[in-house]
Amino acid sequence: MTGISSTPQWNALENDAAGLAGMSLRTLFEGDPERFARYSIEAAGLFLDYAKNKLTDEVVDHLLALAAAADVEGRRAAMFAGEAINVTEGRAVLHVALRAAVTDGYKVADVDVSAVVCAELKKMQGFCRRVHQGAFKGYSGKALDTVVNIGIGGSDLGPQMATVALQPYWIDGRRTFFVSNVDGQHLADTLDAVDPEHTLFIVASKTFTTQETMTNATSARAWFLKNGGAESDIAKHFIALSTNAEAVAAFGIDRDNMFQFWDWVGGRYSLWSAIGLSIALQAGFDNFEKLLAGARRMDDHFKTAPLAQNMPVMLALVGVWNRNFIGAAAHAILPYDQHLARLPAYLQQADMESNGKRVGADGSDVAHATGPVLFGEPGTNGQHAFYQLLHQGTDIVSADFIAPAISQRELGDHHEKLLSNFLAQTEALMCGKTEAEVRDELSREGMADAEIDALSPHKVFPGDRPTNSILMERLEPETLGGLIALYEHKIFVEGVIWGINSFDQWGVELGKVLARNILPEIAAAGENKPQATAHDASTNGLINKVNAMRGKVR
Ligand code: G6Q
Repeated sequence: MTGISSTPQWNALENDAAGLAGMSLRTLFEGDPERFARYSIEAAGLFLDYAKNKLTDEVVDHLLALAAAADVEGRRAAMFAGEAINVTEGRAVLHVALRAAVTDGYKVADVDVSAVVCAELKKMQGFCRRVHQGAFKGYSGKALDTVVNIGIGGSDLGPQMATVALQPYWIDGRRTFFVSNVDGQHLADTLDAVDPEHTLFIVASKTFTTQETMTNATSARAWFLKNGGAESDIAKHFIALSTNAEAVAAFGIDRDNMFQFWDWVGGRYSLWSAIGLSIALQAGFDNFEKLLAGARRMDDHFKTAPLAQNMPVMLALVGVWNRNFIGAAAHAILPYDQHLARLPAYLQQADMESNGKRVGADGSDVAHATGPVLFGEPGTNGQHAFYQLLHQGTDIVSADFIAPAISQRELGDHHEKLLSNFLAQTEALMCGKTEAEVRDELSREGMADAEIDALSPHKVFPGDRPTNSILMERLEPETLGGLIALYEHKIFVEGVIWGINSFDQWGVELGKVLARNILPEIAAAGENKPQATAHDASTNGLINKVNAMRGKVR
């Protein structure tokens, strides 16, 4: 499918974009009072308004034709059927099975996976109960009220994002920390804040070989042994979430304390699996189940709704439109809810690791742009930081604005203020402010003509900045599950249209290999190392500089 950009459907969209070049979104709204009703979808507790994108019915028809040309429905069926759609790793992609009903009967290579998923969920539930009731005790007989989740990438970002998002549901007296970076300060700072007698370490790693995670887990174990725990106490304080039983056993973790998942669960799609144990321990297993249920509602919608009324499909098609035909190379994720503070980081991985590819699934170079650069911050903070570029920069940046209508912690008129900003920003990005409006405003303020001439170009907003708005009544476990699943399926559909494999991540390998080569060349503090010569002049020079600085340490 790498040839999608040579299809007539693509060509029709190029013509549409050229035809709309002189047409503003304001004009499109003025001529079409039904725009909001037509370009909005409700599903799984979420409401999507995509009317503030430069779309017409013709464009939407052509986008749907593009989806048909890329066989979105066929690929969707293949994913749900457990086919090995991750072709470069020969794996099925079945995170939907993790949140399915047992009766859904998802299969991988003819094996019904529902039973194993169900058994693992039961095991997680039982473990949560024992920890919450204080029956799973630490070495000194005390209850474990603190969790340190050690993992990185998919084994960190998802559970961390969801745990933060569900803060109103946290169980009283419980704390959870996430340690990911191999920078020892991350672990050391965390260990300063916890008490070994009360702490449960969760080593979350699909492969159980990841350098950062194994280094942190090894140092955490050493800290535990130095601070009161004995070797025989490890089983009471260290558990593992992994697919690699041998490596878990080799680390010294009891098989009973290992929660498993499977190779058909991609790392960045794994928060629904045992990798979500930290969420369940902090926010309660019942809320973890509600998170799964919310995602399942979105799965059902994605599976069954006609493409034109299908929220993930339309969000993806709008994404393709903005990326490939409007020229937006960056996309902002702007949640107007402080508890969604980690959503941009989470989606950065989900989207950029999935769709940041330049070769199609068939191995040939793609002839079109693929995934955009994602970034974001919660509103209103972002408004006081980078929105300047969104409004007046030289590049078009598309954006998703996300907000709950009711805050989990309504406080005075804070939420009304937050929502008014949420709504005003998309209005401002869409409408902009013309030179005539600026001049009129300045003149009414009594400004002299010469000053108006000088200032007005700086105060013009071009508008026509495309945005989506995603609303929910409240940020609850179910709506959070639906929201995450919405993005998972959006990313999938975009990948299908771009003809790439959204489920591998070879691009993270090269740096890892080179780091392994360089590691022996880095001096320990106070050590003298021979001059580095094996690399390019810059890398050699930097190694020598680093070693000179580290060599001075006494
Ligand atoms: C996600 C990636 C990657 C992975 C981490 C951690 O899709 O595969 O981010 O999650 O590299 O891997 P482990 O869980 O194996 O430690």
